[in-house]
Amino acid sequence: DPLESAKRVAAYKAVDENFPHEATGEVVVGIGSGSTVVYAAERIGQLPNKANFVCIPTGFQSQQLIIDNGMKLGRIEQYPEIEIAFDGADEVDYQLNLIKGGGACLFQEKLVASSSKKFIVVADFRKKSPKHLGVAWKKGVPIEVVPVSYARVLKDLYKLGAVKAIVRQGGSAKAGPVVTDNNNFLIDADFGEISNPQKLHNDIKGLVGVVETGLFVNGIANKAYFGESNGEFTTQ
Ligand code: DER
Repeated sequence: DPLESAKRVAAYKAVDENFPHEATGEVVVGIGSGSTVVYAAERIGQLPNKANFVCIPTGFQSQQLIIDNGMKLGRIEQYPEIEIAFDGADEVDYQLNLIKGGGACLFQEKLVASSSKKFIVVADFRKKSPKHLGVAWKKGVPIEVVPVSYARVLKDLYKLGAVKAIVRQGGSAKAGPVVTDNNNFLIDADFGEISNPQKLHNDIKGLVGVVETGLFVNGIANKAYFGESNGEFTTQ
């Protein structure tokens, strides 16, 4: 499957080229969420000094991924300084701004990413935007909100220029809204092409009820690895 092999190539290369392989002491590693970071966790789990790693999860799926790869699980409350973190993304623009949150884990993903000295994105070819955000990912900006505030935030997002904003529903998986690992709701807000993601993030973050946005801006990502459909990889 070209998509899965693209994800694996990107993730393996990202670990091979950025993990501190020579480290002798404890290494605190952030593990993201989604289907691509699975391969990064797999690769890290193959390293000989894996007993020295303390892995910080970004949600229940990420936690299970760490356990499945036989690595030590840490809590960010105890390890607030992270050496390196790997995570997927829904879209990456030409300035390494990201849209994240398709997997509903954006809050802990941003908490871990922003606590990491190095944050490496691993993605397949579908995620690379030719220029701005909102081109390769059409499902809107995921926003985590305090449940009681959802109606207020929806109105404010339309005032900010959203063309469409909806509370993410569980669909066949769950009647009613998706509830995040932090017991919040998610709103997906479509702003079309986003030429100034930093400003949009600041505007949304300033709304009462907003916990965090899926706009990862301001240089939070240091590098991105893309698996291409031809089995090669590119970096940004
Ligand atoms: O929600 C996220 O940001 C995740 O990292 C996820 O959306 C990445 O998706 P993937 O399954 O394509 O890696």
